[in-house]
Amino acid sequence: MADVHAALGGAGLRNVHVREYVRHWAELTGAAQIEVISASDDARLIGEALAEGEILPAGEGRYYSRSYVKDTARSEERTVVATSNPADKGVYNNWRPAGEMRPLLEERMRGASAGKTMYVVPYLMAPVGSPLERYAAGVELTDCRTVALHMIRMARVGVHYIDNLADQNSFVRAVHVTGDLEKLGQGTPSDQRYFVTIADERTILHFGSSYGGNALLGKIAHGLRQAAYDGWASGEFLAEQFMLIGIADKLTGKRYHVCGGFPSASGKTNLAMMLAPDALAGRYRVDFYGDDIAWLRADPDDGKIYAINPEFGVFGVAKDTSEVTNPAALASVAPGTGTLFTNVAYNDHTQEVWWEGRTPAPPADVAGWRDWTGTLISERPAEDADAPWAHPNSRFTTALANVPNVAPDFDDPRGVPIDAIIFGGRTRDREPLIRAITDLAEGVYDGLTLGAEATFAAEGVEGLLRYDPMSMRPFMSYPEGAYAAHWLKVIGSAASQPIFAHVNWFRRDPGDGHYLWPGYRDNLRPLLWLLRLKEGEVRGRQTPVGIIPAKDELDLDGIAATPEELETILSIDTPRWKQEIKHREQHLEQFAGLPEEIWQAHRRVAAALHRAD
Ligand code: OXD
Ligand code: MN
Repeated sequence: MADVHAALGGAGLRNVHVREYVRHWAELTGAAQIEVISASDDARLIGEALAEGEILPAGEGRYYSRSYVKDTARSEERTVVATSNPADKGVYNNWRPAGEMRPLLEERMRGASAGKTMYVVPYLMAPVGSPLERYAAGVELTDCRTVALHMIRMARVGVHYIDNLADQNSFVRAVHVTGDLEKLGQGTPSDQRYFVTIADERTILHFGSSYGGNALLGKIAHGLRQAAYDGWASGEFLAEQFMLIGIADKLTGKRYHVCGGFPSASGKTNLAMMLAPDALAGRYRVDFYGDDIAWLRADPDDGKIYAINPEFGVFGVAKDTSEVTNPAALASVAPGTGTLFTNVAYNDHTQEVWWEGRTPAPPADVAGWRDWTGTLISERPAEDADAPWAHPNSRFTTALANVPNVAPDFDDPRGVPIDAIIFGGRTRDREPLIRAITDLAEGVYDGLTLGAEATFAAEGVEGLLRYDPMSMRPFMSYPEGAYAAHWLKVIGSAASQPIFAHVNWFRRDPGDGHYLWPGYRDNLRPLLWLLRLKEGEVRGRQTPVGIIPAKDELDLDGIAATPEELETILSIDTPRWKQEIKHREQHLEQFAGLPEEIWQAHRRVAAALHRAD
């Protein structure tokens, strides 16, 4: 049995509430040792993990790990939000009573860390001194060293973050127990895993995985689910799965900030790390703040909405990251950055890593290359010859400070004032490149009806979206009607409100299906138009679903699109929109207590489309 008090005392951890919490879980999980972690322990932990073979060297100052083959992604079915109040049940939050979930998790975790070290990881999900700091402190307990290494990259980690709390008891209790991964029945009817946020007790209990958001509890479980609940319960802020960027106009000296949500596979990370296209780089600079989470609050001093990225690092999808799609991401994982790669392909001889899309074709000489499961490429059975080398959800984990265009003020506790909030789907035919929305309720309505097209016929009806409100569907922690009302309240309380917009980089030619917009760096162009619209420098063209750029208002210097292609991406397809409105109605009807302002926004858009005939 671990000597908890000696370990915590030795690390200078005095907070008595933390001590009691660690003692409770050390006893329950049966951990053999306790070790308190600060970011300064990174080099030692890396050395130990290399010595134990938990990670492998991937060139100078970079590392590689493989997860268990059945443990490669978040599991939405096994994720639960629990509270003591049945009224907290929503459509997407998979609500269960706290009184039922806590014993279930305790039963699974009891004795499950026997013989292992329990790492105590005190962390902060905010820049130090942020007005939201009291919602940001947490202590993750994990029995997996690689998880501790990830936490050091993804959050601010150290004893001093939780030892000086104004309210010593105000920290999120985040317990991670890996379990015996080979015996958990992942994806079967007897699946043993549970990923539970007991939101009204600010307690996170995750059992049965050591991968990503299942195990790094600061990120999704605290940074999104718990924080969204806290933001609602306190009435103070919103926690959203949003990227956050700055756009600096070097000519006028003005700086703008844009945040927004995109369902998976809609290009959020690439947009967050975008560099200005060559033709515009003389005048504009894009600064990176965050690729995945933003917390938003109204500042009483100047009446603006401010956003922070609560994270300290990037846990990015490796697939398709290349010099063309995201050069900043590649630079952020360069030698010497301390990057951890997970589940990409690895070369035993050269310590190189590779993933699909990194280069147009895989390395020609397969000597030494192993796929993400550890199988030598040269020895893969014939039926697997075409299988990807890297897992589609393989990742790189690197600190924000490694991103070459990270904003100089990314650590500013106040955050940055938000000029625009964008939502982006993936739609082949209906959505224009950008449509601006100036009304708050219509903006929130647009976020609530965000979605991505079902990619396979089996997943849905052709043209029907898989709705993903505000890109928060897997992270919703309280009911959607209340969520919409909270949005109206927080953004509505700002004297100077951001403009909203819906963007779509994925419009296709109706004939041959090619993408009509080059995307990537050129996505800066519609955003510049949006900011000019907000400044009153352009007027655009009003349509039933928002304001679209007039053709001569987009800065297209250096763009190869034909006039016909531009015509299509700057138009809306009214019959398809009318179909969509019917689907939206059904989608919104699921949400009890949806504010009347949202229904009015829906009816206004529907009526305007009707008149457009
Ligand atoms: C996610 C992530 O799962 O950011 O959304 O890792
Ligand atoms: Mn995410």
